[in-house]
Amino acid sequence: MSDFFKDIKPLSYDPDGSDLGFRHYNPDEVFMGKRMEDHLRFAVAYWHSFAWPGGDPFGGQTFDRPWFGETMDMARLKADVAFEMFDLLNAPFFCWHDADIRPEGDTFAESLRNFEEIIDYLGTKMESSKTKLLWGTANLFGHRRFMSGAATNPDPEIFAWSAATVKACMDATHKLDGQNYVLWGGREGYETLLNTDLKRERQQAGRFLQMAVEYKHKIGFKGAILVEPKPQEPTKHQYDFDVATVYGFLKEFGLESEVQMNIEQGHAILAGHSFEHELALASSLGIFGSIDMNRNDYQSGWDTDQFPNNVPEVALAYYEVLKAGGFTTGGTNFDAKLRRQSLDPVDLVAAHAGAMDVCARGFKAAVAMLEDGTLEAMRDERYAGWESPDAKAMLEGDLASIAAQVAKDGINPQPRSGRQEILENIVNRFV
Ligand SMILES: [Mn+2]
Repeated sequence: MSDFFKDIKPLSYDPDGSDLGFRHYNPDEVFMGKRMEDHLRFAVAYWHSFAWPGGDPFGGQTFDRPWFGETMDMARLKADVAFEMFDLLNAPFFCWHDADIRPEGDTFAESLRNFEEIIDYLGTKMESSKTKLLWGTANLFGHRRFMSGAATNPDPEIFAWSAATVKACMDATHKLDGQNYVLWGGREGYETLLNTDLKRERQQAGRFLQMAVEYKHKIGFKGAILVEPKPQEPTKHQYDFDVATVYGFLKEFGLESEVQMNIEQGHAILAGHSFEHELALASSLGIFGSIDMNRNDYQSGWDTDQFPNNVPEVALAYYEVLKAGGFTTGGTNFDAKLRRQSLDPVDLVAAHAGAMDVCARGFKAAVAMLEDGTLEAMRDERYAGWESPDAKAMLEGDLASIAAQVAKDGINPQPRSGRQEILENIVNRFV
């Protein structure tokens, strides 16, 4: 045991408590026939909570963590502290990039040895903890070798390095019985067309993703392959802009039934969408997978990765998740980091506890909205005309046959209210 969280007791559901604890998140409470923990499937993100030093564009490290340092001893200490926090939070899942958990070596082979040793260490920790792996992923954006991208890099040796890294991370995810494998196109994009061959880079990215899917089947990994859209930052034009863009890409490379979406709240906002838009679209396309729960600052215009604290927003998101049938392999990953002045161990625990409570409140509101049924009844009523045999037959016809029918019937359609304010008022009763 480390003494990093020495004064902090394990958290539990304690709606009237005055100390750290969950006011709303009650893992065992059953909703729609399933425990809340099994609905929400919370995951702690290793990178923000244990690897991020607290820097911003104007200054470096603010966090003083005893495990900061590129050695294997430090990597093991980091894992010890991480699992101590998972246990305090009773967290069902965690997530990592390779670079979060192991020190970088001087060569690919040395980095791989470090990685495999830490994966075995994590495996041992998981044997005595309830916390499972929601997903693993490769950091193909942090090191300077990836400054021009990974799969889309103009240098084939970087493509090769990236492919070998993804293979190692998929092997490790499989070994730890991960539920998913995520590909986020960290620097897959471009800064200027003057040095960029768009068509070539798209082909490289498509083939890379096909190879990842082929490898999944080769090793018998049963989890889902997830792609995480983001429109901008770090490159000016990120290729995986949003759900619609990625769907077009998947169709082009024949991957739409192999790959699902990991949708992040902050990335949706950067793309000019709402979170629930991205969730609803992925669901309607049959590619909804998992979520990265966080929030962006609405004024700053970049990806601030703050812990969620807006219940009405979260409620509308879980409403779409529930309408999509809920999570299967996916879950709620807190891709969120402390503000850089939040230095203390208690800040880290409280940030997660509060986020879990915000999600629980939003989730309960979403369940209540669904069970009430008014919203869905009003939506159905709006489209009720399409249930008539004539309307259905129209979609089997053609323009000429429709025009002939219109001439015969002499129709005169009348506009009907969309009821937006009434619908918004109904939502307000639940949040
Ligand atoms: Mn983000």
